[in-house]
Amino acid sequence: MSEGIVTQAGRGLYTVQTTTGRILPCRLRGNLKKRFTYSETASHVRRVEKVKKLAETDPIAVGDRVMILVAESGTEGVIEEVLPRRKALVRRSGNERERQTLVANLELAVIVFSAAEPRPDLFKLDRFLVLAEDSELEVLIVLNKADLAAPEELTEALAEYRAVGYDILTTSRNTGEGIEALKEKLRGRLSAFCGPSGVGKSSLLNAVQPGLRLKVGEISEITHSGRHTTVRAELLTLEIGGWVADTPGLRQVQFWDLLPEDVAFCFPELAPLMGHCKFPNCRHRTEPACAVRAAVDDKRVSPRRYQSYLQMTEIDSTHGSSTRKLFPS
Ligand SMILES: Nc1nc2c(ncn2[C@@H]2O[C@H](COP(=O)(O)OP(=O)(O)OP(=O)(O)O)[C@@H](O)[C@H]2O)c(=O)[nH]1
Ligand SMILES: [Mg+2]
Ligand SMILES: [Zn+2]
Repeated sequence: MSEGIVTQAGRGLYTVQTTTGRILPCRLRGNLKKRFTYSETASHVRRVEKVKKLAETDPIAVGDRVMILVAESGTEGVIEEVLPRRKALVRRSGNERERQTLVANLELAVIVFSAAEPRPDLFKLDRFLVLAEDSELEVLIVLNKADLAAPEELTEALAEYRAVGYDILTTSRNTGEGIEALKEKLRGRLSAFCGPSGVGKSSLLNAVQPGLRLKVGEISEITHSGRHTTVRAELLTLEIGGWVADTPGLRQVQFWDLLPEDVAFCFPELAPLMGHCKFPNCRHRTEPACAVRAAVDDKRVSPRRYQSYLQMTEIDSTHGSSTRKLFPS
């Protein structure tokens, strides 16, 4: 048996790159689908309990580590075993009863924004950050198109993110600024690029590794068939070691089962305040003796980030849940 990593996953057909560098089309051992269990990261206990009851759309995702049996011909293989998963980026499938793992064993979420064209939307950035925090991923914020003039208020906003503890890298595909530093961050790890369309994700990956020749300046293909959004993820192998997930659908990933009361835990500056409000069920809005509002008043928490928190926890009356609003399509 050989160990490998799944770099492409389609319906029943997978591409596996073995630790020795061979790339093989693989199928899943026939009876394997039925007896899948995954080890979950267990920080949000409630979430894990719910997840266990739901079906998995596809038992294997890109990023999964697998054991394969190579056929005698040497040109294909069979996946015999899936090794325990570490962190994964999960989304609800179009059919809400199912979940879909976009990328398994993800180590770093690279959230790309641009100084201009398109203008940085900090509320959107906050949503990506909450998503990454909820999945307990390490985050790197990349501010691309540093060659263009940024809105004035961006400098202050970046300082706020740094104060919260986020790592921010300024890059430009045009001047080459920050590309080497970005390479170092990606080296030897499994990362995923996410962020709004047009900010330069593909351009940056091409700068990191010119051989990739990713299409630039084109709207990524997302197929809408009925209520189901098809998302095809693929892992790109980096020459410097490591993999990058190129997943068009990451742009509109929805939070998997994130409850409004869990959102504050996904703001690193609000999490330590939890449990310090007068009311245990405080929603940090108009309640008296709220530790969050006190921190905003004292400027310990940025008012803009607080606004973001409020937006994300607004109850969406049409759906009875806040989660759908987090990434409105
Ligand atoms: N000025 C400037 N333009 C850039 C930079 N990086 C990318 N661009 C341009 O921005 C546009 C969009 O770049 P893409 O790499 O296609 O953006 P993307 O994030 O991959 O977009 P989607 O695939 O739609 O999500 C292209 O016209 C690029 O030439 C940069 O650093 N500076
Ligand atoms: Mg792109
Ligand atoms: Zn409160």
